[in-house]
Amino acid sequence: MPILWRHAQLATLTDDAPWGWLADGALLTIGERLVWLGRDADLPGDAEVDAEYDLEGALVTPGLVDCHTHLVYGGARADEFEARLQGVSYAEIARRGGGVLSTVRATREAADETLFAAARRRALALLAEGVTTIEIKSGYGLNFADEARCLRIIRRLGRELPLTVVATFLGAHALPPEFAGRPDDYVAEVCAWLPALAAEGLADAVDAFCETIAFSNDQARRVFDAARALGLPVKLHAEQLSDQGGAALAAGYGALSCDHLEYLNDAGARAMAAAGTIAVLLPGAFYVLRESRPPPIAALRAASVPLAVATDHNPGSSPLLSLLLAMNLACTLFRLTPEEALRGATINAARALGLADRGVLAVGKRADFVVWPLNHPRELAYWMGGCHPSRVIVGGREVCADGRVANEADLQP
Ligand code: DI6
Ligand code: FE
Repeated sequence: MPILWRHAQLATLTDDAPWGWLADGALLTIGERLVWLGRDADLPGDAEVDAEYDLEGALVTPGLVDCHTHLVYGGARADEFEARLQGVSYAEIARRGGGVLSTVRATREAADETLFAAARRRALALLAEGVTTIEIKSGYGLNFADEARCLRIIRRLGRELPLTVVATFLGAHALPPEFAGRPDDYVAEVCAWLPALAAEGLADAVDAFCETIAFSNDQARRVFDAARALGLPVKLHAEQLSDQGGAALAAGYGALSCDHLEYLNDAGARAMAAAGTIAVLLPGAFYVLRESRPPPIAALRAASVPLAVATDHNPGSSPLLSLLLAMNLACTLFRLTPEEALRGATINAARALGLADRGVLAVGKRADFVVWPLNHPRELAYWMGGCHPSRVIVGGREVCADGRVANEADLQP
């Protein structure tokens, strides 16, 4: 059923023209797809449509894509927030058995319904700001049963919420207490779980945390080899707190993305460029941990590595549930331009997930788009809070902030 959306200011992001700007544009959708897009004045006169909406000059952007989150977890870590304010470092908290491991304990103890309900609430908070695709990582189970359980909850979110959910297996996130002092044995376990997780269709990609407080370069390599054997794409938490050479390693595996990158070196940036690997910037974690060394944005630009921006939502280093605020932080802290920030939260984020069908407004792409009560897309990175879409369209269907598909009460989750 064709639906026509008229009189919009379109930030299509399709080409190098600033914002892919199209004044007084129109969009035609059939089902999940955009089938026509252009100047309102050029609309084919004979188009028969089932519904027509006049957007009265409102701004329309592609649906936002949050390409790095850890939304499924139990508990919270506000106590560690207080400890860090007293001067205890993130790495020190991790060494004392807090950090990721305290969330692992809370996650293992939580019932499925508790984990699902909390993650659903978080996903809806993102959706209410125009996020139509989310990536969610496991990594707070750290044994086979709990990793599989979290991945199944991620899949259930994808089935029951009106947005696309991409699942990433992050078994190599931290060393669980059962394997203390035996990281190589744990990595062997993680690799051994992968075939069963893949057979159940639970992972779209495989990630690892390469860092002194997590896993070494060689250990990440073994995880990547196991992923490659199953045809699963890889990505890496790389160079967040120190230079481990992780980005170059991941690029050698054709990684979809390397994420964080504060300590990325030039060789790493060049390797990412050669492999087409996306740089996912996570200014929420940088801000919360009060880091002082920003990622080498100039080197990434010089090497033409596409920049993405994500929330990294997690209960430790980035309790951030606003992709718009992540865009603002990326501008203020990392000196991205507002346009880079928006491309980073749409087209380049989609590329970081290997999704070629979204992130821009163009014929043939998914009809995921957001109508904003704003005059210019630069405002998306400018306001700090309080910036809400007037309408969110996912796969051609309008969704409400509570996750219902408008006018389709029977699809309520
Ligand atoms: N890097 C991060 O930013 C998150 N995981 C990771 O490897 C933080 C996870 C946490 O502190 O719970
Ligand atoms: Fe992360």
